[in-house]
Amino acid sequence: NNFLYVNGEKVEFGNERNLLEVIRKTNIEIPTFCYHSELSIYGACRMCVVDIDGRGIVTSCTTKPQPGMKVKTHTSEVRKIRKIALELILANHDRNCTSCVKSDTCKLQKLSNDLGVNEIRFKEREIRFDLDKSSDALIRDPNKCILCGDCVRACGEIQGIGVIDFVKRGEKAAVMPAFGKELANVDCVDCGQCARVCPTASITPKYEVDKVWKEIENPDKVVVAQIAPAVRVAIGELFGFKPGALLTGQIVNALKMIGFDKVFDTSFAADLTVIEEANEFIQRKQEDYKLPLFTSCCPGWVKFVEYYHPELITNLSSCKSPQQMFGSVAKEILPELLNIKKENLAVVSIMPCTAKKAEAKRPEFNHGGIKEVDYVLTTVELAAMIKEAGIKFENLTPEPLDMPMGFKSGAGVIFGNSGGVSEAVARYAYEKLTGQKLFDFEFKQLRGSDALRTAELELNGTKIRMAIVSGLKNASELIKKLKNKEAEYDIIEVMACPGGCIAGAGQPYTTESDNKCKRASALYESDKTLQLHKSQDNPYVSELYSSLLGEPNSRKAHSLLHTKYYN
Ligand code: HC1
Ligand code: SF4
Repeated sequence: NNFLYVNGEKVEFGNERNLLEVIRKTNIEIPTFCYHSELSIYGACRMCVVDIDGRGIVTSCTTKPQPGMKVKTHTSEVRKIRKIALELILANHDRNCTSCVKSDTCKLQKLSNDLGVNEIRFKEREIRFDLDKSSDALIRDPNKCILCGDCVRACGEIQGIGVIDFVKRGEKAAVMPAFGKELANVDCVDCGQCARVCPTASITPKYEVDKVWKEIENPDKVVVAQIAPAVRVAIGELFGFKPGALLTGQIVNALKMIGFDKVFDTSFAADLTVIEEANEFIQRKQEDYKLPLFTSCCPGWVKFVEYYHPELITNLSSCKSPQQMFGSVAKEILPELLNIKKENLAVVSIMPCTAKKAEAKRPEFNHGGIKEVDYVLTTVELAAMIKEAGIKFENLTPEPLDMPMGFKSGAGVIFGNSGGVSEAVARYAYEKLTGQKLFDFEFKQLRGSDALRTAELELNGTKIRMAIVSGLKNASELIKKLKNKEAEYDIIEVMACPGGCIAGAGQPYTTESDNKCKRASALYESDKTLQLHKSQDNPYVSELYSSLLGEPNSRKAHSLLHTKYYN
């Protein structure tokens, strides 16, 4: 075994990718901006410097651990270098911290505090950049950029897209979309992975909080919410709960206190999606038509297909995403149920995702000025609203969701994890194709964190080859394999964010990769504790079919629940 010494303490190391990770195994924290466990090593921020006996000061993220190394992590020289590096970053940073949306989770603020930078020695730069508000999903504020490059690498390395990059040098250096264009004018898919890794507020979700307050305060409006699966297991991180705490009932309570009239569950619509999509799939499979079928719940993925693989548009399921199915059904049935005019109903989604904001604004989902979903708030925006309303979220007791659209099976909840849609569809297809009851409902082979997971089901003589992929770069690699005939599948689930919606860009900022696993496990646990596990068993969904939709994939179902994507 290999050993080295950190501040005199003997530390064993194995295949850690750098000295930084070895040091972090001890109880020593090394500050970083540009080091991110999911991204390549960049070595630009200089915050992780350490002193190695015989070699001097080096950046620990770019240094390989070697046996016998003697490392000092906090000598006075090391602390001084870190402090100066930080002060220089601050000199180039817009310091409107008090009114910044990232105020309580900003890494720059935290490290300034941790490193004892309590005085600004350098003058703020003169150069100001305009805010880029062009995107429906995100806002870019280059004045808050610290040039760590995390966003550039996330867009390039995780998504394989690369529409943002460094431009210019010296004090004019910045990160910009290609050719200095605005974000809405390049082929950005709104996934927000850039925002998810940004340590400051240089790229953030586009807030719609004020618009939602206005609707709530309008006495003529009835405002209903739908809560996406992944929100319930992540919001607690902003209120002192452990990652993975399941807080659906507390969210309902908070939304009611804020003034929402009804609170429903996107998972209800996910159950509906399962039935529509599984039937669409079974039909295509039987007719051997346009296979593989790609899922279409993830709007980042849909836009990616439109921009980068238009030849696959007809392979996308025609099903709207659960968010849009919910909005469409809500606008169809709630006005009568609540005895109001359609135009007085506002549907607000609470989503873990930035791309859902742009999805809700797509023209396909606007019918003569009536949108299916009026506003989309991220998990972080909901937390901001809860705080603004003065609610002590941590003390709330759980409240039940409203019926009928608050009832779901566990199949609709696991949608929030990569692999969840496939598992939910498998639970349906099994019963539909075999005519037998499925008791052992967990398809564990579809779970896990591998970039690509595959499974083959043999259902009454029909062989179904399934693939699950998350992260758009991984999706591109799979598409390449399909084209080269190196792989063949019948149904492929794609989520733009690695791990699925639980790791969406609207979720609380975290540098702990473990949080993702805890959120994912919590959704599987929630499935276990729910009464029902299969979408086809959801009695309120069955009732919707008998009272409104008729059969799955019927003409009415098509007019409300399906769409056509185009380039
Ligand atoms: Fe998702 Fe979906 S699972 S896309 O990740 O299919 O955002 O959570 O709401 O629409 O249900 C997101 C989550 C979400 C949809 C569902
Ligand atoms: Fe790239 Fe996604 Fe950010 Fe757009 S939203 S710049 S595609 S990472």
